[in-house]
Amino acid sequence: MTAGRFITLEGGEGAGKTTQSVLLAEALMARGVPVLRTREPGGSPGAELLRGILLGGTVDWSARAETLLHFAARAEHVAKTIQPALEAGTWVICDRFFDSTMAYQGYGQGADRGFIAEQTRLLGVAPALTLVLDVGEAVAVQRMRQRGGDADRYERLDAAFHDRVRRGFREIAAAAPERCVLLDASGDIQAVHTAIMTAVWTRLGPDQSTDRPGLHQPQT
Ligand code: Z5A
Repeated sequence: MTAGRFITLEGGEGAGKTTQSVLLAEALMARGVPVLRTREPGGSPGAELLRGILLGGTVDWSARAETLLHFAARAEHVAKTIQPALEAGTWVICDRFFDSTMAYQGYGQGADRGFIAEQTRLLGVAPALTLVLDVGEAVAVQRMRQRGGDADRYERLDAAFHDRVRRGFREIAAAAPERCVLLDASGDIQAVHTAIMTAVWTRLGPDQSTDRPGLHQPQT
């Protein structure tokens, strides 16, 4: 059996990650590719428990403790959800992964970036492709208003924090061009989807996936 491919979507709040992960999954499934959509923090029962603590709690964690809570949730998610799916030949599309810890805890909250890089290395799993969706603050704020709902612990942080996070994602993408594609996500939903499909086909398409009929040309 061929191992599945691991794709992550990253970016600040309101960048459109959830919207685009649904469209990407639908496009791949329409071509006969088995797909699992998942998210972080969360994605397995234990990790979802930690998500409640991280997003909803009132504890003012030290940056290192918060980093380790995200990696604890991630280790559980990888062991219980991601790794088994990849081994079964399923493509995994994950809304946020380790780049979010570097951007939010490292760049945003000032946690030691070397420590985060070491935790990332120890995790032992990396995406084949990371789509970094980039939007400016004004667009993000407007989309979050449109989405509605209560703000979580991170969404309540100030504009300077979100600016550091955005810079973090851009630097992460620039430092890992073999894995990351930085995409302007300020266009309409279909335009961003088209850019994503082009990136997926360019990086994971025909030459790399010749065993998968239907993965031969982008149709959107
Ligand atoms: N976090 C962390 O600190 N460290 C970590 O290691 C990890 C996470 C893994 C998880 O929040 C929080 O955890 C996150 C970082 C932190 N907090 N923040 N901020 P979450 O999972 O609940 O939420 P999110 O990841 O930030 O997602 P989001 O805020 O919902 O944004 P999104 O998924 O990128 O956007 P969306 O839901 O697809 O779209 C938002 C709205 O915009 C919606 O109404 C759409 O219809 C609309 N939309 C989307 N795309 C477009 C376009 N192209 N045009 C117009 N409108 C659009």
